[in-house]
Amino acid sequence: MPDPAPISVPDLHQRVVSVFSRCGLNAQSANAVAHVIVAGERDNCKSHGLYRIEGCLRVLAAGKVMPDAVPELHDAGKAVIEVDAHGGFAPAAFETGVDRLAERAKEIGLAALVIRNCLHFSALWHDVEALAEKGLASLSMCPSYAFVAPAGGSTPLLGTNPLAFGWPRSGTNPYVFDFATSVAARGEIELHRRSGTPIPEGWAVDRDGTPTTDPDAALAGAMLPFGAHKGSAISTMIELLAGAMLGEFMSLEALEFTGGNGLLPHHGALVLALDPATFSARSGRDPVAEGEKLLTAIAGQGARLPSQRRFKARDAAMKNGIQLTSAEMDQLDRFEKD
Ligand code: NDP
Ligand code: PYC
Repeated sequence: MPDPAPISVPDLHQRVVSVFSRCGLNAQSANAVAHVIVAGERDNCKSHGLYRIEGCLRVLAAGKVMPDAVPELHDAGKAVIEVDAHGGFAPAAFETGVDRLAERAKEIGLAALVIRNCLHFSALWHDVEALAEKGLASLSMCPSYAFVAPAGGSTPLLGTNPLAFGWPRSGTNPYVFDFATSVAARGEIELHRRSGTPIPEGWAVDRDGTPTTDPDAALAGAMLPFGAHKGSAISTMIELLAGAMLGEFMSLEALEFTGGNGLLPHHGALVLALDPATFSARSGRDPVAEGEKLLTAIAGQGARLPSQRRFKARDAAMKNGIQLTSAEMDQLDRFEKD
């Protein structure tokens, strides 16, 4: 079957909003969820694009997320700002807190946004890109489900725990990286299972701790942290900072909470925003210009900066629309009707 005509980003956004509105999401949440899903598809980050709709619908059907939750901002005027998602989807909670976070970081140099009690399924680069657009450096992190064995172990205990960093640049896209602290995101393994293709070696072990390239065996066994003990330690840091420190679930508790039956995880999230101008004020140097020297030198060696592929995919999608497959379009039609 030939591919359907490309769909524009605003049209796809409207269609995804309509899927979630039909499921009872309020306008704020339907728009925020559609925003991150369509952004994933637009930037060719398929593991957190349209593919995630199915998971969101499963978690809605299971009653494990509050569709009509209205996030609540708590701001005591200090460095830590909190948003209680009240059991709803994380993107609406982030949107509720991001402007206040940025204002506070600019006022006092650094600030943190704590998101509580949310259903989290998205990529984190949205968070740090939004802050870089406001001239801020930032880090975003959260636990997920305990699918990953610590380096040297073979039993899942850590999450795939993503970490994203954003740095503002002038006149061009920000420097952004965003990755799972497992070798690959779980969504990547699920996409391999769906397409019936083996996963690369080194991503996972089976239930017996034996290395495997079979996606089913990997999903039933344990994923591995990237960079052996180094990724394992970064992942542990995320459990501590974005789980234990916030008094929210760590990945093992998140898994126990839903039973790990194919549903998306419920936990908290932490976003740190730093104002480069405040940090450098006494130096008399321009931090963005200084950073630029490094970034241009990296690119000057022919090395690609993280997110370059994504920004290129975005430019193409904004110009030509998003090319979905017939199967993806059919699935979208079904989601809108069922
Ligand atoms: P990838 O390994 O695909 O990419 C990680 C980062 O590295 C990206 O910023 C990417 O940029 C960059 N990159 C990739 N290849 C190169 C290269 N050759 N040179 C320079 N930079 C490169 O990501 P993961 O599979 O680890 O994670 C995918 C997504 O999954 C993330 O967005 C993450 O937030 C999300 N996730 C979410 C979880 C959650 O609980 N909510 C849990 C785990 C993951 P580019 O995009 O341009 O290729
Ligand atoms: O891809 O590992 C993942 C993931 C977990 C929760 C959302 N994405």
